[in-house]
Amino acid sequence: MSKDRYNFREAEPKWQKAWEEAGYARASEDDDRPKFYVLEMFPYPSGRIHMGHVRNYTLGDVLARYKRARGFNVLHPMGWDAFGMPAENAAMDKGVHPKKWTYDNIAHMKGQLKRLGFSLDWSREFATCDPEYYKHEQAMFLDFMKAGLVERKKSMVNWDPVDQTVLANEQVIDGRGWRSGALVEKRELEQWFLKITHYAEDLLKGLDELKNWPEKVKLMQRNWIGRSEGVRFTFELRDEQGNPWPERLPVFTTRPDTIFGASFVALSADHPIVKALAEKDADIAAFRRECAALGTSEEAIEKAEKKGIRLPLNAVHPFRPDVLLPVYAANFVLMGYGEGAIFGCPAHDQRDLDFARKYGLPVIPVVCPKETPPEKCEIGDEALTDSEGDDLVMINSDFLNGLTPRQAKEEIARRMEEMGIGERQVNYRLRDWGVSRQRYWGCPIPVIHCPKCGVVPVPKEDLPVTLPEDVTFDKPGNPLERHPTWKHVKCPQCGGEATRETDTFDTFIDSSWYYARFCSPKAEEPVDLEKAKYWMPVDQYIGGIEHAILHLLYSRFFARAMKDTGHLHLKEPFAALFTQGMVLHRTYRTESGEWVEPALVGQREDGSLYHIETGEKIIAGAVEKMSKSKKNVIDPENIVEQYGADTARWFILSDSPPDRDFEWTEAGVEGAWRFTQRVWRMINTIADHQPPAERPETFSDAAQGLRKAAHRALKAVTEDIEALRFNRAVARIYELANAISDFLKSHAKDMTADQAWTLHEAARLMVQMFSPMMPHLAEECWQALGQEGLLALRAWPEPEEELLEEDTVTLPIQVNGKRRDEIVVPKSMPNEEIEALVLQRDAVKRAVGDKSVRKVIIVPGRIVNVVAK
Ligand code: ANZ
Ligand code: ZN
Repeated sequence: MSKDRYNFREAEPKWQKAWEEAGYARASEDDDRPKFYVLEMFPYPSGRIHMGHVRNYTLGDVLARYKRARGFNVLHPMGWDAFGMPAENAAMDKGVHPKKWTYDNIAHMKGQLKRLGFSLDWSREFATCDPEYYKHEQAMFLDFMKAGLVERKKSMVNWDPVDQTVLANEQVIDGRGWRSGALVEKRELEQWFLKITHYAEDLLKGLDELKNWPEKVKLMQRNWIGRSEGVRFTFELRDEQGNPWPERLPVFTTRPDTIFGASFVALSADHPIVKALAEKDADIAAFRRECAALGTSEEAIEKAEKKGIRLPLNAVHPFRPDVLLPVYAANFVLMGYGEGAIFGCPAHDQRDLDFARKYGLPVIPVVCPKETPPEKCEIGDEALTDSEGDDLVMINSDFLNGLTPRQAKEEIARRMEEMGIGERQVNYRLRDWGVSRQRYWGCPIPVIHCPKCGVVPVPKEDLPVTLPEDVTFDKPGNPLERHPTWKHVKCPQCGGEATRETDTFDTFIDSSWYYARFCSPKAEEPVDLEKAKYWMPVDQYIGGIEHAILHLLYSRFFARAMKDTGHLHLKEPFAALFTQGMVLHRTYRTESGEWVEPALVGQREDGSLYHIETGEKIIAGAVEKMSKSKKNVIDPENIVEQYGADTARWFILSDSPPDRDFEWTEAGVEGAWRFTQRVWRMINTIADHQPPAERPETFSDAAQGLRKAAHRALKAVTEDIEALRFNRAVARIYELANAISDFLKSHAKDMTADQAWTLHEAARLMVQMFSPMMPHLAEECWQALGQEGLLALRAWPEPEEELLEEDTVTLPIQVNGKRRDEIVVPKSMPNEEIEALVLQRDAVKRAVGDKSVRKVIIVPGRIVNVVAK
């Protein structure tokens, strides 16, 4: 290769082949080294790798390569999260079969990942749409069923009447289906559920043990699980004539302390009482329909205006039998939570307040800050929702007056229990996981419906239940449903005519256990426990924050369910989690507002921007997440083609901490590319200076200086990589490169033997330091420096301790025993000089004031004490 120009086109495939031949990334369990399992969230095979993938997998690859060099047996696998809607959309839009579309995409993307030089153990690759994978998923589902972790129940879903399918809440946008644009309806369907709520408490507690997870992710999970402690109690109901209603009405409250501020009772529109009343009352029925149109997402419900309808019922206040509370059906009360019914206390709950203002209901404050006189305690537009403070006191509340809200909660709970109308209860916001999807491209749910026997699990020996391939997508709805033969089977129990379940699994199931399958991807059972015991947990999981809740929670649930059914030995699959930031790019528009891709934007000398094809004026917009709709996408394939994999990797690691957003710029990638070229020239120049075979006995000051710089950089870069601060590691390597080239410039003409030796040492260290980031360039440089064998197989270097020792020391300064200042001095500075410096310092002078200094005691290397009287 030319010494002036680094040819990545030649180098990158060459080293990729060499690593592969050396079995560099292949992981095996029979190994004495400690293990390290690094995993990045596997991609959906959409067709092409995007910059988010490049960032994610580069982070993981740096760690994988570094850990190998540190003597770990590293597992770094890759697979495909391959079921899902886009394949079916492609089938509908382009007429290509989802299977072909998916596997073609996988083939293309695999090539892209290989070209990026990621050290992945491809022998473990699988796609979740491989029957070899999903058959185990089906088997585990049957085991979960036996263990009581599966339930079939009716539930409300978002129904798209045009596409004839259930939509996830995220697929409902402003009340309409995201694809069809049709108004979404709520429907009640029989669905399969995984009982994640069985583990609600354990999933919550487990978070405390996850020391290496970001706090914000744990917080999101805690909120999602949403544990609340409260009281469930029942109201006596009366009809409009004052006659007692046959049953009492249970409600759940976290604020029993506010019971004397209650001014109404509200039921969900789907509450059985409301349903019954709607049969006789057209207005109530109409209100129910209106609520149904709101969709099932909590967000939609939260945003909607609070509305209700008066029911012909009143509720008797539990502690004031003469007070009757009006009963409403209200759109903000959910059927799936608590009892689907509440009492409303407008003064201390915002939704209740909005509702009360709208319907002219009383607002009675019952909690008041202690310093405010009770008669001054007024509620405006904002409810007073705090109940924890000890500076709060109960008012307008009969026997509770004077207590803190916390004490009042206790007192009400106690009395209600005594009266036999209620008990303390813990509720979770977490709902069971509905896993049925009316889709073709997913894992078939392995059950059969028999008119005689009911739901019959598919016998394990009949697994996998595979998808039929001869399906059509020309009509809306589920192709499995209308396939002529697929669903018709004999009942495994009675042998009679029966039908297969035509729903498939939510694809989140596929990604809830893939990490365990990677330990033994070819095993006969879902997971080979011996191998899982060796590899699990994942030591470092890396992925996007968008998966902070569902994917991670489902994975944590699956691990528990697998443990309880003997498929895994631990509950927490991911010991450490890192969430990377997004990749952003500036957006551009024409004056008429059309988005323009960055490649079509030219810049004139005066800085103004123009469209390179049309000459139109271009306006630069905000820096935003790369997205197709705004055309600010940079295709990694083009970058790798133009600059090579190492440049792409190096740039994406630089500039920003990996957990922050990263702005991709043309100037930045150019800069990274120039650096690769500069390093290459520098290494070749160094190679021309033959070093002595033996390490020199002594080093000149200049050489010693460079050695210190190199070893200190090594120490810092090592620490940065350990802490995943890759951008700082990059910055330090730049610094070291500058130090090396300065040294070269000053000494190139008359290089002494110790200097040549030092240069080679520094160059080798630098190359090793950037080898996890730019592995191809590193191998090429390693060779140019006359080193034998693959650098990838070398151990990570250790810095020499003596070279790390600081020449300076920081001394704290005390004046009369109180710390006032500190000073940095050379270690060799004599005490008299230190003393003189200390006494000149402003902070010291101020502390001494008009007293006079009696003594200065210096404990060498530790502290300076000034005694003044
Ligand atoms: C009376 C009350 C007074 C309430 C007050 C709050 C403040 P979390 O923390 O989410 O558990 N609630 C209960 N069931 C509900 C349902 N199905 N749909 C909508 N809201 C429901 O909140 C529990 C509180 O949310 C309960 O406490 C109840 O309102 C309401 F000053 O009861 B509260
Ligand atoms: Zn049967």
